[in-house]
Amino acid sequence: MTNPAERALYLQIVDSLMAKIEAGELAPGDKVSSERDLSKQLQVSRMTVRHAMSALYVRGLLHREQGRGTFITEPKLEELTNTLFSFTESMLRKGITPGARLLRLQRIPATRSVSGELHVPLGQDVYYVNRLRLANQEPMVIEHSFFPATLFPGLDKYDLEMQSIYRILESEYSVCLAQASQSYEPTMANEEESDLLKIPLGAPLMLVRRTAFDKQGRPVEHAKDLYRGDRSRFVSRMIFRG
Ligand code: 16G
Repeated sequence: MTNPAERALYLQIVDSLMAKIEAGELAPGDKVSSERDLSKQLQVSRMTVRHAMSALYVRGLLHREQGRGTFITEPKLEELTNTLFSFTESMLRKGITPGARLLRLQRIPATRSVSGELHVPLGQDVYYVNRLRLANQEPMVIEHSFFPATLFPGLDKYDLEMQSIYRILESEYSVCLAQASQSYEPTMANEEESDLLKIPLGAPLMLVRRTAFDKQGRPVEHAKDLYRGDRSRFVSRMIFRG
């Protein structure tokens, strides 16, 4: 957008819609007027309204439902980053029904990075579990998890759509997770990711890399998970050490 006057208008529309959402004048699930009506109401071009709306889609404040219109989105899902939860546990604590769609389940030789993270020799087998995770049926996260095959023989026999992997590790292999190290890196959805998560190509994602350790300090999982940027917020608590 090159025209400064149009840019100023577009920002005003974004700010005024955000203010209405924050003040509760527009609540989750409310329908937003169409582009045509908004452009009439605000007396600006439809192009300006469209730019403002797309900024709000990207920020996750609005979403489109095909054939129904544009709606105010539910609040983002907050993920606590200083407590080690499984996806199942994290959703249940929020009163949300967790779900999973298994995309790939393979026994493959460890790559250099996975072998380094899991302390397994390069080329030794690991299970690769790739799932789409759902929150109340809505696609939220794509998980790419790797588990050492020697620690979890037969992991591929379990129903990883219906059962929590962390519960399987505990009940079937007596492996209790104790801690994890995690990193966060913003990225953008490629074609496959945008199809799975039902978000536009190039939409923001948070890549969360996790290595989880059991009580004996053995690395038992390495995961690369992609969280929808428009639906997730990561929250941590800190202690002042000034
Ligand atoms: C979370 C973990 C993932 C783990 C999964 C197990 C993060 C960043 N990732 O998604 O590594 O495999 O939970 O979930 O938290 P489940 O026990 O529900 O199958």
